[in-house]
Amino acid sequence: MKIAIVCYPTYGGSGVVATELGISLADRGHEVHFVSYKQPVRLQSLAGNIHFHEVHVPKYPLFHFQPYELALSSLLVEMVKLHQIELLHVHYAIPHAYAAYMAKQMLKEAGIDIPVVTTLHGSDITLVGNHPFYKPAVTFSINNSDIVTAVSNNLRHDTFNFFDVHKEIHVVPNFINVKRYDEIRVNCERSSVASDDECIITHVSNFRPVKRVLDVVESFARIRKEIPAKLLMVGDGPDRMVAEERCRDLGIWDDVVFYGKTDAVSKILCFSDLLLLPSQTESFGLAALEAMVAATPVISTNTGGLPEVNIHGETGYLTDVGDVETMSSHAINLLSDKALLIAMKENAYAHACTFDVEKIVPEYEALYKKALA
Ligand code: GMT
Repeated sequence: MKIAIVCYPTYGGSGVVATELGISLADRGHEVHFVSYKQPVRLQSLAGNIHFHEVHVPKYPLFHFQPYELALSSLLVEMVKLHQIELLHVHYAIPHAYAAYMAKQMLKEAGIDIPVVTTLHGSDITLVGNHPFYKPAVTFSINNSDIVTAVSNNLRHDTFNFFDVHKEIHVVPNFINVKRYDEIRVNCERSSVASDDECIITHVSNFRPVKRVLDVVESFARIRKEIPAKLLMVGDGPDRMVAEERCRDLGIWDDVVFYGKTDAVSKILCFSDLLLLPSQTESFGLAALEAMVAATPVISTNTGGLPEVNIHGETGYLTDVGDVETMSSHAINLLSDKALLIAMKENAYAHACTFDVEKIVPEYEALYKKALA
């Protein structure tokens, strides 16, 4: 199959999932064309049947806002014709599903019927898409996609709740390449970060307000009082500075490392003992899955799709949003009980394996076949 994947190129979960999906589809013999305003960060090499097409938006003084959707839909039309693309798979409704709909209509005039598969990722529904400025366009784009998928049951439910959607929504959960993580786990260089008697606690996110990074810092300060530990903060975003300041105020600065954006996330998770994910909302929580496949248990909030990924008392713990007391007491109990920690690490890995790429990507292929039929 010749598939165009439209996504955001950044470290955000939707871009990561879209890129990993494209790489896996290419491994399975499909021709994949990524379309974005920059080469996706997880797309390291462009070889054989993987291609990248950059969306250019020419600047013109009249435009206060650059018309990205227009440029994207025009590029999609040209690409479909030139490369005989058979299907468009767009990740994140805004504005990708909308641009794909426009491309589909333009291609119809040229006698080409191209199916559009839209994958909803979370913030396009629960945070941004819900805004009255976008809602009619998002509703329209979802209803006019040929196939719609959501990354969790919870997101499917929210979509029906927030929008007047009369389309079937298929749940295809996010996935992980277990084999690749197994290879990384062979050389976990834990000693470079902490001494043997210290626990390593990690947080991975884009440091947006929805991630509640201050809850991570507050929880760590409580944990640090009881057990020797280091906190590794991975990622960057608007709340990084305030988190750094809070670490100084709490006197824990020497035990916290802020890595910023890094490609070494899997290596860091490999030597972590625990992931803290106190998000306000999370349609899935890819960071939790990435931790679990590295045999790292997760303490997260119980919102959105997180309970579908992190199983309370088995792969980690779930707490209410903002409840740093419970979060830190679960962490202290877990990290001070070696046998429990080992058992939870094993459970986390085993549960992550149920989201293996080999199991999930065929679900997308089956939907592509349905769309083409
Ligand atoms: O979480 C973010 O801010 C990034 C966002 C994105 O769209 O890139 O992540 C969303 O999609 C991920 C991949 O499907 C999910 O794992 C995240 O849970 C989801 N984020 C939210 O729902 C807040």
